[in-house]
Amino acid sequence: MVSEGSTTGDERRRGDDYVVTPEELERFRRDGYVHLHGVMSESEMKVIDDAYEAFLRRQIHVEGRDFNDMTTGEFGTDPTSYAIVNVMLPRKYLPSLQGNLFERRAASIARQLCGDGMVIDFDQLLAKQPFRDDAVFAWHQDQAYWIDTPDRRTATCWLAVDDSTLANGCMQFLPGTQHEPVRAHRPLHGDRDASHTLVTDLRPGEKTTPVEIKRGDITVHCEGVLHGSGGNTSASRRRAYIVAFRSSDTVQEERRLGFTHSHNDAQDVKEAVDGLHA
Ligand SMILES: O=C(O)CCC(=O)C(=O)O
Repeated sequence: MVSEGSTTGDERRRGDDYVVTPEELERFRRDGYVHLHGVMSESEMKVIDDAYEAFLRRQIHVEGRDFNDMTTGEFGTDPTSYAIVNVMLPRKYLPSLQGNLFERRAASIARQLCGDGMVIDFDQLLAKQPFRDDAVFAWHQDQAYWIDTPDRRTATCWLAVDDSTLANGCMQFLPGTQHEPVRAHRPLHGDRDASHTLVTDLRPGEKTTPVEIKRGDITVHCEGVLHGSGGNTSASRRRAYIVAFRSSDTVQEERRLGFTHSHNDAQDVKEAVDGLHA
C-alpha cells in the first residue's frame, strides 16, 4: 500500500511503473494537472542529462524550426542568445531515447490517469536560460494548438531536469479550466508563420497556481487546463523534458492529417482542418 504522504518517490517507483494514488488521480481530474514526486531517481536521471546536453550543444542534428527559441520563434541562428531553447521531437532526432526509462514510467502514469490505449504523441525539451526574465511561456491551453479529435484524453508528463522554482520559471496552472470551453487564442507575434506560440488572456481576478517541483518530479496536465510560466530571474537553468501521451486513435488521426507536432509542419494544418469541421 502506498501512503498518500509519500513525497520521496522511493516507494512509488517499481521498475517501469510508478504507482499513482487515488488522491492524485482525483486531483488530476479535478484540477487538470497533478504533481507526482520522485518519478525518476537521481541515478536514473544521468541518461537524460547526457542526451539533453548533447542537444543543447548541437551535437545532434535537429531539422529547421524544431530547434528554436520558444519566445521569439527564431531558429537556425546562434542558440546562446535564445531565452527558451525548444527542441521538438528529440526521440525522432536521437532514436536511442526511444523506450527510455522516463518514457516507460510516463506510459505507466498515463495509463493510470487516462486509461488504456494511450501512446506517445510527441516529446520536447524546454530549457530556460539563466537571468532571462523574458523566458516567459505565454498562457495557453494545449488544446488551442491541436486538431480537434473525438478522444481528448491527454497526459502531458513534464519532467523537471533541474529543480523548478518560481524564480527560474516553474509551471503555473489555472486549476479546473479544463472543464470550460477552450478560450480564444492569438499568435504571440504576427501570424503562425512568424511564431508558433499562441497566447490567451487571464480574466480579471484569475490567479494561477505556481507548482515548484524538484529534479526527478513531474507534473502531468491535460490538454484543456490553462497554463504557462514566468521568466527565469535566477542564476540557474530551468530544463524540462516533456513526453505527451494521447489516445492511439487521436495520434493516428493527427498523422493522417499531416499533424506531427514538428514546427516544420505546414503552419496552417490546424486552421485547414478546423475549417473543414466548422
Ligand atoms: O515549460 C513550460 O514553461 C511550458 C510547457 C508547456 O506549456 C507544456 O508542456 O504544455
